[in-house]
Amino acid sequence: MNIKNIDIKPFPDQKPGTSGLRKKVAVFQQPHYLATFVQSILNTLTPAEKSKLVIGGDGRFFNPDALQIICKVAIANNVKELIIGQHGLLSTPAASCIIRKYNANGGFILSASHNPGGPLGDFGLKFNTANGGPAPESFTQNVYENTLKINQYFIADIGDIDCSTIGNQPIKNTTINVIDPVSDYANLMETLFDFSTIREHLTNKSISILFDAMHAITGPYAREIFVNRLGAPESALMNAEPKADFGGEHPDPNMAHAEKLTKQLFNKDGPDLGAASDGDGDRNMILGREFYVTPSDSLAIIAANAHLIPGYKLGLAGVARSMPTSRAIDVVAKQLKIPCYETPTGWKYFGNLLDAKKITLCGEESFGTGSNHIREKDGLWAVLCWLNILTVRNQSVKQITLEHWKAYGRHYYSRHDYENISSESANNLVNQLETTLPTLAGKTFGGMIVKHADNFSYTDPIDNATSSNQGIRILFEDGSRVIFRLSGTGTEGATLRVYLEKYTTDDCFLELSSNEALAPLSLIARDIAQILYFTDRTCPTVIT
Ligand code: G16
Repeated sequence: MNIKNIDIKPFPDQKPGTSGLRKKVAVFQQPHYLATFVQSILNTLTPAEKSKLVIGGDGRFFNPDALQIICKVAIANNVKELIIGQHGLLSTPAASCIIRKYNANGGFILSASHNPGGPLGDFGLKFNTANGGPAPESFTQNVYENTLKINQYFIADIGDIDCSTIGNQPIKNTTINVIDPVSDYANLMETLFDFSTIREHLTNKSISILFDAMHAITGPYAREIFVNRLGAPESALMNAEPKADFGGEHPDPNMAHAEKLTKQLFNKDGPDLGAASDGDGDRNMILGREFYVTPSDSLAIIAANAHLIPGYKLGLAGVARSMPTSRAIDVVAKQLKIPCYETPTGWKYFGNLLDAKKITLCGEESFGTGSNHIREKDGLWAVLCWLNILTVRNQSVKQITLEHWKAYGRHYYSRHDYENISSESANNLVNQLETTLPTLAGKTFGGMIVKHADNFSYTDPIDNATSSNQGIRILFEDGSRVIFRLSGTGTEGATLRVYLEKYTTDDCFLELSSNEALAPLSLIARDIAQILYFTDRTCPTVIT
């Protein structure tokens, strides 16, 4: 077999963002673009780290072509074993599970997560390391530096590799091992949750669930877990056939994009639990009958009830949340007398804390929740947490959440996204905010006094790596917060995210709508950041 050495010029735009390299499909389709990036990743690994790598993706448009390119570059680079999800498919949590289970050195995850798919949509590639989690910033920075100077890549000159038949096949010095994408992950779930009790409740219909796979990767996983192993009817699944373009929809599990699911839940005869996951299966949205649980509340409620779940009955070592995530989890941690860490946005920042056993659970406002069972956030895991809690507490999602607020207080929370603004406007807005920061403490806005304002910076307690400029936060004396940051996962222009949080323990104010409770804070945020002036936008594009 021939190995071709292809001479290339570096691509200047291969800097990984919050979660790998995400671009329009057309960018990835440029000749040599993907192969060059894969070669840069392989150049960054040591020879020992190239022994065993996992490959799988969310099945979006370009997944099959990308799979072949990655395999052929890996074969040319003498990777000893490639473990590939059948048909090149693996949800992100399953990829993390498989890297850990098979002691692989890492893995390529082909996904642009919740971003739209199809020929005009987005594609992405992320590299996870041996712990199963997203590569840390130090690694992705080295990859980026390599992409700026790389001048050739190697590729096996062979026909397409069969990734549809489960089993081993040797190709040159590489063993190709095609595995079932679902069973290892489903088996892991069985070790964490009380499947027999959940099964009883689902089959005797004392609990009903509706899961929206949003035409994305979780369909087959949800069928295996909820229908085959837990006895839910097939009608418990919506949009469970994965499609390369996600049915032309946006696989982002929020009430705007999972509109049909939301409609069914906001109905007095709706199911007890509604849930959705995203393109690659790591995000989750939780709904009860006529009730929405914010991701921040979901994390706090799972933590407060974790002792009811077999996998966590021995207690939690600690918890963590990303900085913009509401502090509902902090209050639970305080009560449980366990540490609560505040990290920058991005799952990669939880990796060291999980590996060092400092934390058991972690989560983010961006619909991500997870635990030490893998090193990625995990959509179906979160749904199973809720199912398990519902079976033990025998209460509705709404009752459980209301009781939680009564016990711990409520963190009203909302995120306002201004999508697709020009990068120039976004940068000007952020620069202006930066300049204003030192002058804000002590000032009053809408009757609220600023206590502290800064640009968040984080020092990892395990390896002391520092990450700065992780979001502008304005903290008020009454405990409210407004945070501004630019998204690191978009592929068009810039997205400004404004996070609003207000805490109350007053029983009379526990059941306002978030809009109502956060309206004054929203005006203050628009005023401080001069959003209209810099973006010309009178309102956000998406509110979650
Ligand atoms: C990715 C990361 C998450 C992070 C999110 C933030 O999510 O994995 O840890 O919270 O990006 O996105 P942004 O920078 O746009 O606010 P995913 O699900 O897209 O991989």
